[in-house]
Amino acid sequence: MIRRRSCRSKCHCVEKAPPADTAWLAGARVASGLVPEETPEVLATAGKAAAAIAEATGVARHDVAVVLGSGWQDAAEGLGEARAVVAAGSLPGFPAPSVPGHRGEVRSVRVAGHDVLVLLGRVHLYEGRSPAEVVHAVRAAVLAGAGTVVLTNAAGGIHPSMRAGQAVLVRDHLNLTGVSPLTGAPPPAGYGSRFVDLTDCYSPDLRSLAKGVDAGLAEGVYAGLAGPQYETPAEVEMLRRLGADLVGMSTVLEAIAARHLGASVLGISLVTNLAAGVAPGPIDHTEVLAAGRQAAGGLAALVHGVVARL
Ligand code: 8IG
Repeated sequence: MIRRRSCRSKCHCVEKAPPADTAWLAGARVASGLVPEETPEVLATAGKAAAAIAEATGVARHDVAVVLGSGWQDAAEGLGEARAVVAAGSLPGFPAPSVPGHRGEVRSVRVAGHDVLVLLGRVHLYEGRSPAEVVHAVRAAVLAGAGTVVLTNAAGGIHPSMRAGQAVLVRDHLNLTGVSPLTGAPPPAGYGSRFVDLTDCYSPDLRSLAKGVDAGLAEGVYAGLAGPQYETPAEVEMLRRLGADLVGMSTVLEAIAARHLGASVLGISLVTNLAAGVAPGPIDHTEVLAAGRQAAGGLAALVHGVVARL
């Protein structure tokens, strides 16, 4: 029995603990990063997925990819009508996402003369997925032709100026997941190098282009953690001292994988909550989704504006 946190001290109402369902544990794998990835194999699977995307959408080459994370799903509609919609689960190597607010769909949308691959939903380390699985969709998109990858996410705001509902450009990141999508055998010829330079990981050109769409956009450093628990206030204070303005559970591995394959990356965070200790109260995932729904129109216009300027 769990006492509701929202109840006052004299209240005796209780809600039942959820039924013990541990089935998910059986399928969960620990993303330790210690198991080398089969680099040639995962890249080959990404290549197969790229071919399958071209086949299923009837579009030989998509030049832009947009990953819509939690809170951004409703922005998909505002980007334009999809020419083709493909269930992610039907593509080689794409695991079905399991988080509410992540649809697991790949759409082909024509935006201002560009063929844009819109990836609705992503997979996360906290689902027990490996780094290779987490970045698979981005690799497939780059191999499908995307030289520009827009990574969106919902994040907690750490910098005191940040407000819920605000979009912030990712200027740089702190990869605090403890893992990399690039560990394992060296990549085969033609598929990126062993060591990848991450100076300007988040393209300065794309950031100034985004500011051309909305001059008021702030920039911040995104700390990517494995999750799924939100931080303690002490951890948020640590992140702040390390230079983080935003904190979330995605994006950093995808940005690394995209840079590895030579694509330019634009990262945009929607601040959906203030991080623990910065916020006056606890953090609620349904509030995260609600903030996304409210912001969707503006977010779609922002992404549309960026693509139109490419
Ligand atoms: I939305 O406060 C969202 N995602 N780690 N911390 C972390 N991830 C998040 C947060 C947050 N808010």
